[in-house]
Amino acid sequence: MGLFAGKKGIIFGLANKNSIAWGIAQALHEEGATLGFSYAGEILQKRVEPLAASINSPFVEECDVTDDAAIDNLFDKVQQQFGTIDFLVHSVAFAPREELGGRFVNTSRDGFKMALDISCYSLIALAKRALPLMPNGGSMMAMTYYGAEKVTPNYNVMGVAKAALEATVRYLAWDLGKNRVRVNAISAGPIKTLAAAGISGFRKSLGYVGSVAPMGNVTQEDIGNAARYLLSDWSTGVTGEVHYVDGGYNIMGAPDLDDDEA
Ligand code: NAD
Ligand code: 0WE
Repeated sequence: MGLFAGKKGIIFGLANKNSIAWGIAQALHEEGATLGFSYAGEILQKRVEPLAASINSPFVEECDVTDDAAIDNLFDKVQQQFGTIDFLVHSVAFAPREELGGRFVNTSRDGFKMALDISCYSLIALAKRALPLMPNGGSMMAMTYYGAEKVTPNYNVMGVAKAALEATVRYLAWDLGKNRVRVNAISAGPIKTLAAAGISGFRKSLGYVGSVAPMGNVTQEDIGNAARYLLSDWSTGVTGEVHYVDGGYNIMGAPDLDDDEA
């Protein structure tokens, strides 16, 4: 009997087998969860559908999280398929490519709006529709990054969006506590995914974090393992938290200069 036997939930942000969302999905599937997936854009359909099928998912639907009508429509389908759900995973982020580099002072108004809308507001929009489907309580989780708290060169407006996302997690945790719904975030160390591919300097920062962090770089599997805890009844009593799954990078004040790997 798995930890999630009889539990149902929906995951936003699966793009391909390298997605953090897939690491979470595999862990929850191992524990017996029934999973639904929502992805963005037709081009991803041919990637997402086979993955979902491989873990017997009964539900795969397109949804652009910037579109309120599309979200309404999606949750109508979720209700028809599942009735009620126990958990929700938000693993979605986007800023226009030109904003992820160059001088932060040049951040555009449109780039800012888009980054905050897709990467932060969407959690509120999804939580609002998921709440009525969680009459007996539940657990929601979002993905964040250390660049929310400390400056990570080139992360730029995404750092601002993640700071807003982390505050949103706390305000939702307060509000949804009334409904016995918990809301937490995982702050993941850098992982090579579609969202990380092609970002200038990503490889270097992956190498740097890997050399400084006590446990080195993290994997999708590490995130999946933390999700087993935050989405299950082993974390009743935990809400509004930003939980690091970063190999311990955030505790370090300086790299170990005696370590030749560093
Ligand atoms: P990914 O590209 O696999 O996932 C990002 C997802 O966001 C994609 O599935 C994409 O389709 C979706 N998305 C973008 N715009 C959307 C929209 N308008 N509507 C619906 N979905 C949309 O990359 P990932 O690295 O797995 O990212 C997942 C989450 O993890 C993001 O929140 C990201 O910021 C966070 N994160 C990533 C890392 C990392 O190093 N990869 C580290 C910490 C946190
Ligand atoms: O949250 C992220 C990346 C999110 C992301 C990625 C892209 C690439 C493609 C948001 N928007 C876009 N837009 C695109 O056009 N991470 C935590 C990964 C990441 O991104 C960085 C990092 C790290 C780590 C950008 C600069 C520096 C470090």
